[in-house]
Amino acid sequence: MKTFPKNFLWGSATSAPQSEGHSSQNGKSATTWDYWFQTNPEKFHENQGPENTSNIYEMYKKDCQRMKEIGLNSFRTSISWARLLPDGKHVNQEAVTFYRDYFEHILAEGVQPIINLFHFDMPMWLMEKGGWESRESVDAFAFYARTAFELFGDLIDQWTTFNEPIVHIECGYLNGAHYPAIHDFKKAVQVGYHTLMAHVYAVQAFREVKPKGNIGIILNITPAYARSAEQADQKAKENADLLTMKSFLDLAVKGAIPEALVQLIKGHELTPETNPSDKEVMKENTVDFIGLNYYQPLRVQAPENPRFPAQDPEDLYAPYDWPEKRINPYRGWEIYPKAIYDVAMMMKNEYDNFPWYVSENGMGVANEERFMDEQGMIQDDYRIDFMKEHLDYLYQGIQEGSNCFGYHTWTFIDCWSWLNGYRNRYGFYRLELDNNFERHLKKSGLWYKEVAQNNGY
Ligand code: BGP
Repeated sequence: MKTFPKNFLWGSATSAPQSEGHSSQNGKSATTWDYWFQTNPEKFHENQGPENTSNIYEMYKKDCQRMKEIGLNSFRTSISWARLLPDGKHVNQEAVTFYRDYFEHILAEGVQPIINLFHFDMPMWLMEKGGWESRESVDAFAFYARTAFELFGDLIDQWTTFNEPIVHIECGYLNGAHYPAIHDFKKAVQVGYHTLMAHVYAVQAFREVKPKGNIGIILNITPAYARSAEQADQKAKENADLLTMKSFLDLAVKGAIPEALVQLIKGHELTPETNPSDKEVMKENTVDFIGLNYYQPLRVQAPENPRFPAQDPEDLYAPYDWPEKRINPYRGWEIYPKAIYDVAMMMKNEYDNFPWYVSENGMGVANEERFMDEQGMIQDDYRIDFMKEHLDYLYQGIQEGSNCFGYHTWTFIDCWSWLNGYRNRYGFYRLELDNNFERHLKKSGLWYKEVAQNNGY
């Protein structure tokens, strides 16, 4: 029996745009996702857009009971910025009523909510002014954050600012998977910097409004492993870690952007515009905890013909195809559970054993109806194995002293996934798209319930 620490969080995560539905209703304004689907629906898997998603907007009361049913003691979702402040300035009362009631129902089931503020859902009114490219976004986000803390701070004690900020930077400004889908390394760095500052100013607002709560940030961790011990490959690993991990992690925990990253960016003429007072505000506004989403590692090698100055991160670290990799064929992501142990040790040794939790881990599988038994239950043993393997390594890290306080899966009920629509399913509950969004428990939900109840397995 592997028993986890007392009060360990067993839960799941989702986000507002992926689960609420009612995307153009109840006073919500458009986000970049609504706009992109309207203008380029063909980009989305089977034309599945953001409008309906899992309809938690109407079904949350029953869904909160479902959380309890599978033993979750905690749950993360986000608030939709465009729903709460449709024009960025004025509060939508209908949104306040919805979120308050939703959060009250989560609490009534004895589940601890962790509420996030931004999960890739940039309001269109702000995108029209440049989105994260513009410094205005920092103030706009800080205002939104303050408003949310004031409106819901009496109910919610655990908050996070951003989910996976590296993703909207990479996908929006380097690889085309998020709107505005442009390729411009310099803009990507500026967007990254404004996101860092938006985070920091939100933390500052939090300390003023809610001195007793906890605030953190959710980062996607893709620990870099180099092809070899050769110096050039090791340099590639160092660059990858600086850009994809330490950028936000150091800022959030240590209150500063690593000097090596500042120099790397400067050397490639990518330095963003900053304000003189920024450094001070960073230093004063570190977080209380970190959430780390772990899905896959990053295998790197020295780039063969890097351009100078770099036009793309691949000029700083090139992808390496590790011959021994194990792949989730549906998502194309490497499965490498041991990285969770390495991350646990990194948090212990390089971040002074800072409190952290696994804020997402999971396995997306296509056409899961293949695995439905006669009673209509999906027999997703592959998902149980995936979680077990990761938990084994997490347990080892905790045994060796890493300060990890929870494990959240992605996700609770199958949800909409950006350009992939409903292709890959991750949930403990299956969502029936053509049957009024009915939810059906999968085998993994039953397994997780036992784990949560026993605080181990
Ligand atoms: C994380 C995101 C989630 C979710 C998950 C699964 O990076 O925080 O929003 O989507 O990945 O990935 P995907 O949906 O792309 O398969």
